[in-house]
Amino acid sequence: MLSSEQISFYHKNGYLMVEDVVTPEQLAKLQQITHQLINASRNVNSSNDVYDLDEGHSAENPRLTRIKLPHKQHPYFDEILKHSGVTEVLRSLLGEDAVLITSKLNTKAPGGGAAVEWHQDWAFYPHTNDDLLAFGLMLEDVDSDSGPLQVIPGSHRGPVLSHMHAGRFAGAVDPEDPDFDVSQAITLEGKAGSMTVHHARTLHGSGPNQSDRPRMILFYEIAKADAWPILGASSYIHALGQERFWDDLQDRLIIGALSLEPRLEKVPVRMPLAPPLDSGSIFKTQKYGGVTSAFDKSK
Ligand SMILES: O=C(O)CCC(=O)C(=O)O
Repeated sequence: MLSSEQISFYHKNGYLMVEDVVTPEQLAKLQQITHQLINASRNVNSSNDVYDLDEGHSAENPRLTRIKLPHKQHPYFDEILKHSGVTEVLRSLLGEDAVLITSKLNTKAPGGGAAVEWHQDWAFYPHTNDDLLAFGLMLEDVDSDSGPLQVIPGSHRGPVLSHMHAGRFAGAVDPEDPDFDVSQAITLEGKAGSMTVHHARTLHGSGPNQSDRPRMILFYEIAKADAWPILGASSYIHALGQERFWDDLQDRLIIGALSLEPRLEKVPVRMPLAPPLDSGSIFKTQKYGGVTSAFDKSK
């Protein structure tokens, strides 16, 4: 349960940091399952439906950017979303009736794990209204060296920026875009068990992991049930077909009830088209999209 100050802070700034969202026991279990999944990636030699591999991945030295859809890889990731402190934060910020859009566990390998260039989640999956947010549950301590999430406060109330490059959706803003002011960025560091929240329109990104520890953040991206997707740039739900979409939607209900009456609000939308060259993950969309890095100081 959040205080009214925390709720107002989120609505004003488009982000929030919440400490100790899960118990030490829940955290330990999440860490243990994550390590098992990383261990199982030793047998994998190219990115697939579960793993997004980083450069240099090998059986001896697993290097992942991401475990995809963790709520489908182990039921405990679903359980934490639906029955823990995470659920209470959700209730405070979105009220009843909320569905999961997607989940991902960004594992940024030690010693250089890939940056996530600045973007707005909203550009990937515009909806009929913007009651959408993302949680980032830290599974290890996150500090300035390990590629923490950075956000631009208040940007959720600004425009949706172009995420295009060379005529295709590339999943990142141009660092030279006049509506992008990196000097306003703030960094969200925290202890394992803490959780960041950002609004779907908030500009955010993160640098490479320069520490010798993995930077593991479990992201849940969530919509109010009456916010319906218009299109998704790399969203698995759009590839399911109607029958499987309907089954999956019922599994993705977190709290309250589904809504079959989309709420239409006047929100800025840019369609994520032409589609990305590689939609396997944001890391691949940005890399093969040819975007200019805001984090690579050598350029
Ligand atoms: O892992 C991060 O630092 C950011 C992740 C993110 O924004 C995304 O995957 O859309």
